[in-house]
Amino acid sequence: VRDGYTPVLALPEGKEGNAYGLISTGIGTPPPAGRMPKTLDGTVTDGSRLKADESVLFAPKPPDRVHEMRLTGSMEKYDWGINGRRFDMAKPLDGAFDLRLNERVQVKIVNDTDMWHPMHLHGHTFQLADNGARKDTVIVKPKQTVVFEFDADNPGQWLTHCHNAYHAERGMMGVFSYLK
Ligand SMILES: [Cu+2]
Repeated sequence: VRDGYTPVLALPEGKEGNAYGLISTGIGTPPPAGRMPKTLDGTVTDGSRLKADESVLFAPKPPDRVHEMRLTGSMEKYDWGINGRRFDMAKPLDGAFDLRLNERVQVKIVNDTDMWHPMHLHGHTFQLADNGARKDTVIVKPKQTVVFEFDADNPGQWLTHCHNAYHAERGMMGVFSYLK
């Protein structure tokens, strides 16, 4: 008889500790309490440790345009924003990041806050610096700087926002705006 116990683990971001539980189908013997799977002693792989496959690498080219995107705000005020500005639904293009079709765009995200922000860009996939992973969301840790590039090949008005929806809702949102 196979033991019907499946371990479930939750790790908080940027904090110590964990929560560990077992889901049981009602058969078998549970493992002793507190015994953690050995694989958890290793390093958790996040996207910053990955390299893009050659088949999806951008051809090397100097950027046509460079944008700096500072992540701003604090837990106390809950005033999350980009470049000190909270997104305003009534004026969505205020503070927009302009670009033009066919440009190579470099974005430098600087996290000025004390929280993690998984930053997401709509309409494109970007490549992290140094031939890093092709992605559309990247975690930016407190006080960290992340640089990525993408090809402007999809005209429109594209949102970029923190993928913690409660941060985006409070203002950590912006627009990449193709100029005509
Ligand atoms: Cu966030």
